[in-house]
Amino acid sequence: MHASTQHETTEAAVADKLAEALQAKAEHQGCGTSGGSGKASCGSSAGQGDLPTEIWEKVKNHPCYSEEAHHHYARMHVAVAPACNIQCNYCNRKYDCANESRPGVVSEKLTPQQAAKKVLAVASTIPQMTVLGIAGPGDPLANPEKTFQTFELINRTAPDIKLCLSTNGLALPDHVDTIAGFNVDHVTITINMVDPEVGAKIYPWVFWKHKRYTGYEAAKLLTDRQMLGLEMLTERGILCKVNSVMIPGINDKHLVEVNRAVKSRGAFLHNIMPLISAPEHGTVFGLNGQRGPTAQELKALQDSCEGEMNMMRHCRQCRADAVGLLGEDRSAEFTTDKIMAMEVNYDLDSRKAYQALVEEERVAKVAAKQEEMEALAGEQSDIKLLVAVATKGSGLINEHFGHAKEFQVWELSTGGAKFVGHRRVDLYCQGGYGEEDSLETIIRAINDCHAVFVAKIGGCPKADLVKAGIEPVDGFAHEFIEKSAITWFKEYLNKVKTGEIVHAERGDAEIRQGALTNAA
Ligand code: CLF
Ligand code: SF4
Repeated sequence: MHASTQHETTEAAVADKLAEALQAKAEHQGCGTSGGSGKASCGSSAGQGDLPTEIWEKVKNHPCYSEEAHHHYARMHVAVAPACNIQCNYCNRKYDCANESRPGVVSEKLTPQQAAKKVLAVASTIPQMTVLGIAGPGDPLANPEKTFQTFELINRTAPDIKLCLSTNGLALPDHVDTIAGFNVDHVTITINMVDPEVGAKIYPWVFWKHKRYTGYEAAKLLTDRQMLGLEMLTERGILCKVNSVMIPGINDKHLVEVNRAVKSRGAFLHNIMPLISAPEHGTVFGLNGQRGPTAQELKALQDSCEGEMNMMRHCRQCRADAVGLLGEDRSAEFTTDKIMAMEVNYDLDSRKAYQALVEEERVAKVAAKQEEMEALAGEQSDIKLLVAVATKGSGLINEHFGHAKEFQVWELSTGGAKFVGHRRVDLYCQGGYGEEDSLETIIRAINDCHAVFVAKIGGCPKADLVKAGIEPVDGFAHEFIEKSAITWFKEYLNKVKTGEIVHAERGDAEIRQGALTNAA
């Protein structure tokens, strides 16, 4: 049990205000005015750290470029780019691009006009949606007319939305000036190798200037174009993120070299993602039994690449028509039929007013964490451990164990709480009943964690978790994650000190392949 604090009151007040704002928004559909003064801005410094202000301005509400922002802000993708100019062994053309989307779900393809209407519809309904990305289902730059026409329409109709692009990089050098001309501030390049020998095992062919290249030659062409494109973008001040797919036995060790190569060319962020390959996806890797990494293999590689360059650890390998916070999928609310029938009311002032409330919440969260960190200041211990958290967003422990489709994973040490990833799981609670099979997969997915923080949990799963050595923690319901985790960690260290418990390392965990298809 945790005594009520001033921060809990602040948290509750901010959460109430956000709920009220959303309610008011829902009631005001069709009304072009809002209570906002129009002066509200997202200019708080919560989370800026030592980032220069001009960079912070670009990342502060981009859910992929700022880990902190992803708890609060949403992105959407529009699937306007069906064609691709290369073949990756982890991709099956029948499915969404595996670079930026989870395989197994075919997107509805949109025209640029339909895409623009969809962006306005989502922006009107989800005021914290701040970024529009084009990420497939093929390669956006293999479909340049559709991609740039969509950006042009959005620039005109929804100027507060950041534009984002994800590409395999083959055609990138030809389009850098156009990208800069449309004020696209964020570009992701998927770079899996800088050595064509490695590349030849990942890419069977690339298609460039009306010619198909294979083997070493194909991979050499691709890596040269990727490096050139990256240099050209960073020279122009465009923030670049590099996505790499970790393929054990093929490029896992080599990705350290990739990290060095992209860092030296000015990439801002490196996102190393696990290979998703199941036979049912019908990919070359899926069919030939190529495995993906375990959770600890992935974390070890990410940790070893974490130097001066930021590592992204909160990627959800989204589908090409994803909508919502990372980790939630609201795309079913915005099918073409539904958006075409929607009356759109894009109101910039009310979006800004809502986002100002989100900023208040971020400030309250940072203040709560700092206060807790002060209490941890005197602690001396080498113990480092992981905990899992069930959350619906906003940086709060606000999801029931049985309703969680994923768990966030945080690493706790005397240095504080650090977000290190997430684990997709099967829903435990199906139709009101707990599923024993699901519980087993959940335990396997968070097996490297010492505790799981939830808003609520039933007696049965609680007992099974305890049996598996994972402590279910429900005493911090609706409180901030970091603050709560640090409080719990302090208590844990205390119990170790007094001999009440003995600290032991946990085992490895499984990255669930099937959960990346359309689960529940
Ligand atoms: Fe989309 Fe990609 Fe832009 Fe984000 S996703 S185009 S940078 S707005 Fe983000 Fe999704 Fe990971 Fe991509 S979580 S797959 S990194
Ligand atoms: Fe598939 Fe994307 Fe690779 Fe093209 S770039 S083959 S769409 S994963």
